[in-house]
Amino acid sequence: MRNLRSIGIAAGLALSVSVWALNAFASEPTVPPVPATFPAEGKIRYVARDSILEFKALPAYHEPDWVTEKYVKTGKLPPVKDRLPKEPLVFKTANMPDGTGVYGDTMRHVIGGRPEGWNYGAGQTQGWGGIDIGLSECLTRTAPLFQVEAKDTEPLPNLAKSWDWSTDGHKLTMHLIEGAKWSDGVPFNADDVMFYWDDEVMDPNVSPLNGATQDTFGVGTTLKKIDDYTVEWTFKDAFPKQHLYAMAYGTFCPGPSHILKPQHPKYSKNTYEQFKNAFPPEYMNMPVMGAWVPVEYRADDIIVMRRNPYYWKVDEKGNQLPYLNELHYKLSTWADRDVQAVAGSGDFSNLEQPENFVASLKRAAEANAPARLAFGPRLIGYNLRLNFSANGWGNPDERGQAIRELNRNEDFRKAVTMALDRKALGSSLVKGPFTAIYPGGLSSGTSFYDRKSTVYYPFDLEAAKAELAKAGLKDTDGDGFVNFPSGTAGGKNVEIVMLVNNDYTTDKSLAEGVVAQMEKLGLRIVLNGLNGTQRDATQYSGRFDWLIRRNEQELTSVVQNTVQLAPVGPKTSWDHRAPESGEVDLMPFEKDLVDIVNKFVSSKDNDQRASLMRDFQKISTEHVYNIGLTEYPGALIVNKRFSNIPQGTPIFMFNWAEDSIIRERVFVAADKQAKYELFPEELPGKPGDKGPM
Ligand code: BQZ
Ligand code: CA
Repeated sequence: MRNLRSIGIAAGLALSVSVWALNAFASEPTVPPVPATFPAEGKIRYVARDSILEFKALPAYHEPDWVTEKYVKTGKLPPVKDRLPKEPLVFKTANMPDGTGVYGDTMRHVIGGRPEGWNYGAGQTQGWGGIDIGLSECLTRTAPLFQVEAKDTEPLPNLAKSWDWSTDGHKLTMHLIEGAKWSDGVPFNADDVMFYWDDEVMDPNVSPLNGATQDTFGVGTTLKKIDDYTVEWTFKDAFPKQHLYAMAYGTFCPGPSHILKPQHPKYSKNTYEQFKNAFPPEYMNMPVMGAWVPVEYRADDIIVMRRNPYYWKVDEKGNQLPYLNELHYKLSTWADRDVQAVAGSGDFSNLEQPENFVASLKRAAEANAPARLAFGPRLIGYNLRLNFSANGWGNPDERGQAIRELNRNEDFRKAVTMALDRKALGSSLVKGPFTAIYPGGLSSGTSFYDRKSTVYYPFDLEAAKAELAKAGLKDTDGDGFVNFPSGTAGGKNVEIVMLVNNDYTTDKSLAEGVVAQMEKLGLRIVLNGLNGTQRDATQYSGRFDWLIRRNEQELTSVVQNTVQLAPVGPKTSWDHRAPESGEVDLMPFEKDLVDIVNKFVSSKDNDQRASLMRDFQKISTEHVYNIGLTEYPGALIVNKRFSNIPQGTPIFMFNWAEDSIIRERVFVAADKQAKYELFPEELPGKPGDKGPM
């Protein structure tokens, strides 16, 4: 046993020297430490973009026998070939991990959200967790691109089956699929696209879910109908190919205009509130373009969806998709989704809460485990975001306004970021190689990430306190919390309200960690915990000082929702928007970020785009634009009975795995099918009718 005392002294000396050295240069920026390597399991099989799907007519089409027997032969439905478009979307067998499938069975999702109603285009959530992803088909599709090399990719065709650029690159002619129908048999066409654009995106009184505005598709962009199956985009920039990503899930998924238009205030006596709430969760059989239709809703219990008999996609044998007859969405909690998926009472989960990693790994490792669990890259991250609006977004009171002025003070932001012990935050979620120090900015899992362009202000409480003093804050009444200068908010203690999503254990754990660490710095943080829906409403209206929010696509893929990287438009940023009548009061470095994002969007040169994102990363992290907390890998958990789950599917990249696994191609081999269907051999009913047909 070596003489502990001598080790102690030596270590002590070494420590004091290094502490002195650190203090001397503490606020010197550095780069984040190389994170522990975390081998993503399940190697992705990269494929060419055009090997996934195509549009073409096939010699014959098929459907489940019971549909023919019970619905076609009884005249309730036309023959399947008349329910399909001239050239349906055909998924290529070569890209199907287990080949073409068979009909039957159910996928049982568990979700933590709750449906507000079916009016996605007017901003109602259906509870997340893959419901809206399954209902809403969008002009293009990007989630499956995780299997395509980043350099030669562009969004996949979907409702838009092809598009052509004008020679000057300012116009994009988009050809819609012809002859596809809504799940109630009504034709899909350009009128649906134009209703979404004119009366939802462009109507300032309507905010579609996932927040599409005109600027989402480029400042000043316009869209017009050419004919029933052709629309034409006009862009300010030349060849802004980036916008094709914004035409995918989340931001361009048109609803059934034949059902929505009559309720819209422009065409009825309804108020905007009445329009938004015209389709409550109890309204069944809402027409969709998606593979399954909601036929049953039991509050706080379950939503059941049945196959869409007009779904416009087939496999190469002409089998109309989906293979699965039914989807369940059990209305529970996000944490329970993990538990049920590994236990086998649920079929799917994005393991994204580190608190559940160990238990989930243990269960999934057992010989008889019902589900496969595979970790992907470090793409789940959290940021502390500060409200940067000092000109009225969210109508702050005097205290709130003073906090926003502080948020805009770089010394203050440096104090906050340097007071964060990110190692401690990460290990408070889960021990082991999962979490990594994440200073903010682009996720380390995205192909645009460059560690050397990432500025990291290391944890150093003393240096942080010095920065706080530089920001003009002192504890004038000696109670351990700094006060506003006298004359501001009554010289009282600085008190910051931090908005948190109560639906996730992880959000709450991180919030508690931040409160405790800010207390050591001398900042008093008060938590405002709301459920996801209320959190979104509070955030988007600007009624917050600080906000903890899990990262979305703009930081994990960069090419999806790119305008959310900076306040490109009045309502594109997560934490800096314009007040009702004004502009966004950009800080100088934000102007640089906006310029970089605009250049990135209109650049066709991949090297230039990579270089622009290195500039973005450098400027945004150097100026502490958002304050990273931690990042870690997520794991996909899927019940073993399912086939056609692409190996290595990340739980989140261009979109969530509910989209990336291409559920409409997923099947259960005949000998593995379970009897989970609640409405066997039934099809959706008429819009608004109770339950299936
Ligand atoms: C995945 C996802 C599918 C939203 C939502 C939820 C909302 C946010 C975010 C995730 C849930 C699951 O995330 O956590 O694993 O299934 O639904 O949409 O957090 O509150 O507003 O952005 O996607
Ligand atoms: Ca005080």
